[in-house]
Amino acid sequence: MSGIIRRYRPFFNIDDSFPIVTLHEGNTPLIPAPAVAKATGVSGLEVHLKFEGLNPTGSFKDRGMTFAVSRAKHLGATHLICASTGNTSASAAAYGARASIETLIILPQGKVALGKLSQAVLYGAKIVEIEGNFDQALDMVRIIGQAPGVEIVNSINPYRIEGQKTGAFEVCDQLGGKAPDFHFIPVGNAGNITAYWRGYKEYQQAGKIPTLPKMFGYEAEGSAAIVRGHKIENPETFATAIRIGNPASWEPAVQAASESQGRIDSVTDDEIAAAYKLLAGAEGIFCEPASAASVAGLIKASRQGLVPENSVITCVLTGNGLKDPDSAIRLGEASKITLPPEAPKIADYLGLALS
Ligand code: AN7
Repeated sequence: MSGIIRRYRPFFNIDDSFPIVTLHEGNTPLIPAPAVAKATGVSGLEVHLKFEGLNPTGSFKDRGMTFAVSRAKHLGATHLICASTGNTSASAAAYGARASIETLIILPQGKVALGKLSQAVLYGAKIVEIEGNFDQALDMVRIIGQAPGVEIVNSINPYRIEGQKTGAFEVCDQLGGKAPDFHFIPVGNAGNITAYWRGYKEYQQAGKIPTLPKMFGYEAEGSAAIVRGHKIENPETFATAIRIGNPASWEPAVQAASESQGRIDSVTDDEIAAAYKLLAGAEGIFCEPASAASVAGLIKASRQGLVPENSVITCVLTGNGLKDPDSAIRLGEASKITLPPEAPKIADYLGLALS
């Protein structure tokens, strides 16, 4: 089945007149991660990575965007609008192009990774950069989005969360009809943790899985509003996707953590960077920095003794590493030199013996 709406149709309250705008999102792989399991220091862990970076625009946002943009089309919207740290805007612009609806984007100037910006530009969105952060951009969208014909496609649009809940369905299907024991996920605006928790609960109610996971969400330490219990005026982190100081889905995220006996905690930029490099260098998986917060969270929780031996773990990798080439080049360790096109010199540098 192509795309998450058709694939999980019985879990959506729509009828046959609902137009489906899809780029065949979803159906992303759940990849075993033995090196991550080893790095936790806890024996017998089964770690799986839900690699959402393999969605059509390279992030999990496509699951919610297919539904929100389909809904906008159903309503006859003339414009989509969103604030974004980058991925939402790339996804909105793509689905907007697909639906022939003009897409308007408000971004925090200088804080959107290059790959994301390049997507929005080529998909043909109208882009405004503000001298401010994501939270201020979202404040603008809440006001400007009231204009006639305009649909807000940030996760304050309930159709976004509805679509994103399918990530949980897929994890359970891929685990053979069960939920993991623990679900680790980055937290920015807190929509995705809300969506996964809803998805797990609906799957249990439908009799598809016997148990629910503990939801462990991770903010970046410099942007950890939920952990600190107050808004952060000037959020900071190199994981720009989650550089958010006033999460829109704050309460439902706290509820997901408490209902599931999980937690919302934070990880430092150093912990995020270490996980980012571990995933690339030891698993061969290139995710963007914010995504690595889930794995950084797993490692932190393991060291805190919160993860029992032999647990089944899912970490969501929310976005593709190609989104943010600058971070990769800045943090990457491979040495690079320039040499003349002479085989002996190159072999010598590479440490290879030529007979
Ligand atoms: C890669 O694109 O908020 O907690 O405007 O891009 O559901 O917000 C992105 C968020 C995690 C956090 N990982 O998810 C945006 C935006 C990546 C992200 C998050 C984002 P939420």
